[in-house]
Amino acid sequence: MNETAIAERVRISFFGRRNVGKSSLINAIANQNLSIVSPVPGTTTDPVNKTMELLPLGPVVLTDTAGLDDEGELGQIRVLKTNEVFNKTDIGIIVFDLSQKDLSLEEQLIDKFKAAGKPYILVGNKQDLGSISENFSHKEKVYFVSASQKKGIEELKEAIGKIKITDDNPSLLSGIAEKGKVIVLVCPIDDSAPKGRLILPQVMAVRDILDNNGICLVVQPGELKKTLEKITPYIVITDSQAFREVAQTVPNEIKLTSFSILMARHKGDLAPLVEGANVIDNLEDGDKILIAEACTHHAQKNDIGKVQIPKKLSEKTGKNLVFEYVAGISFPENLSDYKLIIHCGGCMISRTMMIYRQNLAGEAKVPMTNYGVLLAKLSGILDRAINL
Ligand SMILES: Nc1nc2c(ncn2[C@@H]2O[C@H](COP(=O)(O)OP(=O)(O)OP(=O)(O)O)[C@@H](O)[C@H]2O)c(=O)[nH]1
Ligand code: SF4
Ligand SMILES: [Mg+2]
Repeated sequence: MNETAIAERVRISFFGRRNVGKSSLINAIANQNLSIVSPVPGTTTDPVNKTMELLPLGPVVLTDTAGLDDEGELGQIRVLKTNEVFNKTDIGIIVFDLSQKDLSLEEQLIDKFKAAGKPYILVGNKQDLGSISENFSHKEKVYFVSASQKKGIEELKEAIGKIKITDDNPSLLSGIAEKGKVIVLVCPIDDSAPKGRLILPQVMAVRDILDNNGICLVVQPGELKKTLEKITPYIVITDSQAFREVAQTVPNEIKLTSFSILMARHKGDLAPLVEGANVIDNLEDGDKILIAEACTHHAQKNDIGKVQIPKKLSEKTGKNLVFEYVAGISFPENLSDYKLIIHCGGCMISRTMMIYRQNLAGEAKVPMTNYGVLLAKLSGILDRAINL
């Protein structure tokens, strides 16, 4: 059998209240009468799966669910089952009835998708019966369809097909650590190093090299010269703070990068982050820059996002820039006012969430970079560090 296993298919699940037309929409997309449709609210009780090909995504499984506003004891059990489907979902289709006035449950669902870093599409169904409520804050993002009249279905399929799904996390040294390859890690042990241990990216790198049967040498910057006299490694990976000093010791034939660049690649899509950093060469007076942090940690005295980056960027560009901040799971809906988004390293969020944010910036055509990549650019080491 050549069937793709369900676990390997992209999971697209349909959520919404009862009777909004979830089952009708799945039938219209699959072009088959697979799910039972009826005017009685609560018709779909258990999740129903339908496998199909949806290009360019490839093999997908569409999952129909019970309405999220189901009532009573049985209804609550169904809602729990629907939530289980949510956890397995790669792409959510949030369906509502266009004649519906109250969209608070849909707003909650959108927040849930955002918090989980999962992509979603909003579908206003029953276009023949009503139009979008003016108060709905996400109205620009809605796809309008009529499932029973098969209107707007092709456009919706196209939009779903274009959503980018992230692969499982590539490891920190993916494509770099290999059997027999010598990798030197430069880890300064200074006042900023935690007592008695290494920091997470350093530990991840050691583990990754061992996992791949590579050869790992861990040294302080002062020992690097002697090390390179004895051995020619495939690559040297250094703490960013020591990059300049290390770059003078490592000959150009040997690759050199930093832990922050590798973390940026591990957590997100590196190429657009580099493009984003290069935008600083063209900033103008009055340009608005969004600094986005993924968690609300307590700002330190010389905080990287609030103090260091604005200061360094203003100095480097010589321009009068306007900085705005967001922190936590909220990410502005309207990004188009910004000339650049500078995101934190995102250690507390998943790669899926980071890529999702990169995609939002991409859709709004606003360049986005992150702290590590921008700092590498500001200290003139970016070009060498991304030559992996
Ligand atoms: N007017 C109109 N009716 C529609 C449209 N799409 C679906 N319906 C009707 O809405 C009713 C509910 O449709 P379903 O597809 O069963 O809705 P559901 O969301 O799956 O409902 P539950 O399974 O009960 O949660 C049915 O009577 C459909 O024929 C549409 O575009 N326009
Ligand atoms: S880098 Fe980590 S700790 Fe810092 S703001 Fe981002 S998620 Fe929070
Ligand atoms: Mg149904």
